[in-house]
Amino acid sequence: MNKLIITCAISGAEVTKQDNSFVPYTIEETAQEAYEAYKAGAAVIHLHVRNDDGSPTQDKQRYQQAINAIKERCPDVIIQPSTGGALGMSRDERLQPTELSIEMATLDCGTLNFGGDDIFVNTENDIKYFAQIMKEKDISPELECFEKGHIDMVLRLYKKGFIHAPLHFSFVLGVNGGMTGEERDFHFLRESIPADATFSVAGIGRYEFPLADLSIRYGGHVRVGLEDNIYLSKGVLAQGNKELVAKVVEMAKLYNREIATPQEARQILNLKEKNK
Ligand code: KMH
Ligand code: ZN
Repeated sequence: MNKLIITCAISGAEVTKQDNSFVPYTIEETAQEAYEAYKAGAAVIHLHVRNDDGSPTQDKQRYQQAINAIKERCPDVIIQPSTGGALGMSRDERLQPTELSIEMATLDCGTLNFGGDDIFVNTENDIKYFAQIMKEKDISPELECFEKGHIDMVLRLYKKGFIHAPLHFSFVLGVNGGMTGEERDFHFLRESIPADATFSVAGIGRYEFPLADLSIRYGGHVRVGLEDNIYLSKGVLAQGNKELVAKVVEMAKLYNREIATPQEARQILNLKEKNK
């Protein structure tokens, strides 16, 4: 089987230090969490940045500082900034990291409820706009799909030429308002994408490790991290992102699935490497 790409979503925009004290806010904390996740086996860092007080920002200078600090510690790691940002941000605010020299970024492929009164808005026109900008800048989109309708949206836009191959999907499952991450959901989604597409799973909360297990067994890739889940096991808070990554590395050993280095991940995902 192909090697396993582990992505680590080290901070997100919503989780706080009150939830888990290892959630990084400062540039130093962000770089250290990324480095430790990389050392544990992550090839890709899914990156959100925060102000020092923990508030989320898509400020491109803040991203550049974080990227520089991460690259100083682990020059070869793949950094995948978020264009989802935080709930309520405008699309141009969210797109700021695409102005930097980056290989990859997320592209959120549909609107969904996000718990309570919150809505994560990604209209069809938003998706076309984001995809167009990423195409112009040679940034490979990770196609974040929170339910099956989002995959259908990708396939429609792909047919119409707004989204381009290679298609790399991320099934983000378990958001309150999106699709659950049960085994049947996983199979439904992986069977709904083209055979030559690659995919990764990001299970929210209790879905993180069961989905990782399925994806390891069925040739997909895995994302873990404090953005998605703060527990190492039931009731036990993770002592940093590295523990979540290390747990996936151990799970992969059970199935003899080797872990991809960043360079191997670039080949699997067909990324165009860029300088800082
Ligand atoms: N913070 C969420 C509202 C992404 O990174 O592209 C959106 C998110 C998705 O985290
Ligand atoms: Zn994110």
